Amino acid sequence: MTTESPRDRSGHPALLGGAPTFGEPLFVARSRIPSWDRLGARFQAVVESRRLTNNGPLVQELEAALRARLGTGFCIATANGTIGLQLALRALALEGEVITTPFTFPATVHAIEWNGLEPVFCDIDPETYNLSPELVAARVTDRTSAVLPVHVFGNPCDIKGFGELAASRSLRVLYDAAHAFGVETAGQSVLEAGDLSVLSFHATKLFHSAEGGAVVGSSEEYRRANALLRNFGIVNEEEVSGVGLNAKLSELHAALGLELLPLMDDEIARRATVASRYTESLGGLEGVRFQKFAPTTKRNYAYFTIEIDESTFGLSRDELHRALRLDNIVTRKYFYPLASQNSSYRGLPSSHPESVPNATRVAERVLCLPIYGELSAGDADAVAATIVALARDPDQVRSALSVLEA
Ligand code: T4K
Repeated sequence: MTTESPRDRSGHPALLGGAPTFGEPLFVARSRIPSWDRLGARFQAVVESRRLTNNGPLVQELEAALRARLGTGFCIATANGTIGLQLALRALALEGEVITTPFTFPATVHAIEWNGLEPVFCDIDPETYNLSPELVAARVTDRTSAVLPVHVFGNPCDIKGFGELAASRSLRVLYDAAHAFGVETAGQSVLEAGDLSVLSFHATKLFHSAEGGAVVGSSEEYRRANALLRNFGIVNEEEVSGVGLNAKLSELHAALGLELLPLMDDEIARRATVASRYTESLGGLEGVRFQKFAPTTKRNYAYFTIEIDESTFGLSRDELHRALRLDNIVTRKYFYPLASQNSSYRGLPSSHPESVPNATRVAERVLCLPIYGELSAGDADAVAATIVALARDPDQVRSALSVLEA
């Protein structure tokens, strides 16, 4: 989207009397939409067929297309990523404690709790924002049955290290791959790692089906378990086995996914351009750091984050967030508050900020900037220019904010 600004896009912030950089709000994400000609025809065919759900032909077609695209042994499409995590944890037949990250969307932890398992939070690496096998190893007890790492913002976890830890301590590994569509590390899809991975196809995601998700993996045992769990545990007309859910994707959602899938290379390439404009413009700015990706990572640019060090940037992350809003740049503070600070989990010993110091610090500093395929390079430059302009006179920005918010 190219949103023409009323005036100067070079960065005279609205807070300091300039015209807003953007005439309308520029959000952190914007769903990619396929051409209506094609999508409308798909929808019409679905509706006319009267086959709207229950593992219909389009869901099966989407699963096959995703298997081919992502290189996974199986793909069980689900109604959303959260329910995918619930199914996957159940399929792994776990007990006791599951170690996970506090620097994630609440869904990761809720899925553990919904399964009657105990979440144990582990601190993250301060540069990658991911769990590391070393930090997790120190939290493993006799009661630990699994690790649930998240490839945060599409940054691959140390899958080799987690594989070794799992083998040495007899643990299962389930990856929350909600952000990791198409991500590879050293030539290998991150979705091949661990026992299972779960993707989210929410509208805010790189690849989406409005709502949706998938459990992926390679073991036939887990494929069968997840397929049963997704559909009430129904084996056939005569037999229902286990405590299943209704976690099915509808045909209309699958139609949307099928039309979007061929656009993903283009979407990722466009986002890469946005990311490189941000990196170029903000890389030299004092007090701004980027999430660290290994050079061997094939990124998907699902998110673009900056980390603000108030002591050198001059403004806190929250002040920058509020000032940008006046320029119609709507950034997000993912993942603040930490998932461990939810009232249901706050009382756990592992939730204490002293137990997860890196996550606590990162959550107070990280800001997600707008990134999506329709964002033009010029728009990305204007976002960056506004940040640069705000950093020029932090004292003036802070006092203008306090006057405005008084
Ligand atoms: N694990 C992780 C690590 C996750 O990040 C998530 C979800 C999950 C698991 C669970 O997966 P799902 O069950 O959701 O499939 C959003 C999403 O709802 C959520 O899916 C996502 N993570 C999370 C990081 O972000 P909100 O509440 O911040 O979204 P919202 O509505 O504020 O949207 C953000 C921006 O996106 C809007 O300002 C505009 C744009 N947008 C939004 C919607 C809803 C669109 O362009 N189209 C849309 O339809 O949670």
